[in-house]
Amino acid sequence: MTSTSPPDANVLEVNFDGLVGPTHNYAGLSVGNLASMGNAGSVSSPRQAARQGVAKMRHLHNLGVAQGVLPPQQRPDPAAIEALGAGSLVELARTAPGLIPLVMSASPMWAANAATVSPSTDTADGRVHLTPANLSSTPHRSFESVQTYRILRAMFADAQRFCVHAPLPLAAAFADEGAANHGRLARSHGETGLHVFVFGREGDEPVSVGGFPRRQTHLAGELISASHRHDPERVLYLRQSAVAIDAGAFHNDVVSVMNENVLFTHADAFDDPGSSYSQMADLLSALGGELQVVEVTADHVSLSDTISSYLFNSQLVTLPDGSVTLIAPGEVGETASAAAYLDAAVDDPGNPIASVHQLDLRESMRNGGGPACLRLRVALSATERAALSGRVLVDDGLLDELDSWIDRHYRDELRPEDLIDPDFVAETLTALDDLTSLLQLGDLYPFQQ
Ligand code: SUG
Repeated sequence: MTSTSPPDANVLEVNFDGLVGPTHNYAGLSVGNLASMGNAGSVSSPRQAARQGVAKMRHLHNLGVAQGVLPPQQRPDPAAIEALGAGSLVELARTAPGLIPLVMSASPMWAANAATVSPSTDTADGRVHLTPANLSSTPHRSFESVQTYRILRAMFADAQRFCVHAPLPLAAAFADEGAANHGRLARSHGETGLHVFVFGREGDEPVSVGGFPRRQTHLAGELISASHRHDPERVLYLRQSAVAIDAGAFHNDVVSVMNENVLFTHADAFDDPGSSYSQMADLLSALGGELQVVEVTADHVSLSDTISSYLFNSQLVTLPDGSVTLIAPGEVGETASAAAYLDAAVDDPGNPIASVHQLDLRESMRNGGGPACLRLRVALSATERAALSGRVLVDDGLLDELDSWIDRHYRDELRPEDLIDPDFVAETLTALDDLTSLLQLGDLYPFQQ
């Protein structure tokens, strides 16, 4: 076995939450995502969505958890409009009105899909590596990586400490959904960890065989792992269960979540659960750790309740006192089986989940995005945190400023037809212009170039 780094007490896992953009709407764009499919055409509230997101950041910050913010992207997306053969949003509305939602989606809010991240403890060159996800499986999300790449390079600009890779090519063989299908296990955030890439298909297998799309390929994980310069002995590739995908678990983070040495998972998350757990346990034990699997079977919470409650799309977080808490969506409290499971879990001294915080994220949830979807985890040492560009680590002042920025610029209600309203488009650009000075990240957006 190769050597492992000593624990670094200064390392904190920072949750970078995607700030919900002003165009948050329900367009039914994601096949296989039951909430997105079911809420198509509903009236959204961008203001409430963004306020709920900031309230989540504030909640984590108040719990003493390191919290960051990832800016939204420019919408309408000029590069997407051009790629679709139009010169402007107005022209696209004439030539292909059905494609308007694709260039207006606020989907970059689900930061777990922004990138795959490897902390510096796990890479051969001692830098933090990030690869923006190409999101090639859904047409509207396939445009995201261009701006994600630009935003991540602005935030993680220090090339001595950070390496931001280009996204994988946009082709079915390389389909990559970022951290939503990637987990890391370690004794603690500051120690060397192992990387678990969870895939729905091989690169040369069909995207779906009658059921919902398998969004992530094995090949994508292999290419990212190699470019992040992982030790191959500390990498696992596990197949998602087709049953889970076809029940609506379009990402593995809808059915399982990892934190340090704990895997909290539905029994139907992995194709071969027994072998998946034992491979994870073996690799973690080679790093001196002991895997704790908290498995929930369908007898306790069915797959259908799992998907409607988003029980596993929670953030499993280690608090400063060392205890583990679950940041769950409010929907768990409305799903009897999930609520009963969590009550029993908190009372069970053998279960690492010591407390549960239920947060109202209803606007995001109605598009299939729970607490875990909204955040990108980046374990960073104190020096790396200090090397971040801009004002992207939150404090009370920044949270207050974000709330008032939302109140100044966001609409309380948005209907599908508003997406092409020129006043609305102008409002979104003014909002983003104002945000760039607030976050001090320079001219981030295409309209500012
Ligand atoms: O990719 N929904 C997103 C939800 C992403 C959730 N992320 C994680 N599980 N990590 C998706 O399906 C819906 C947009 C719409 O229909 O308007 C959407 O893109």
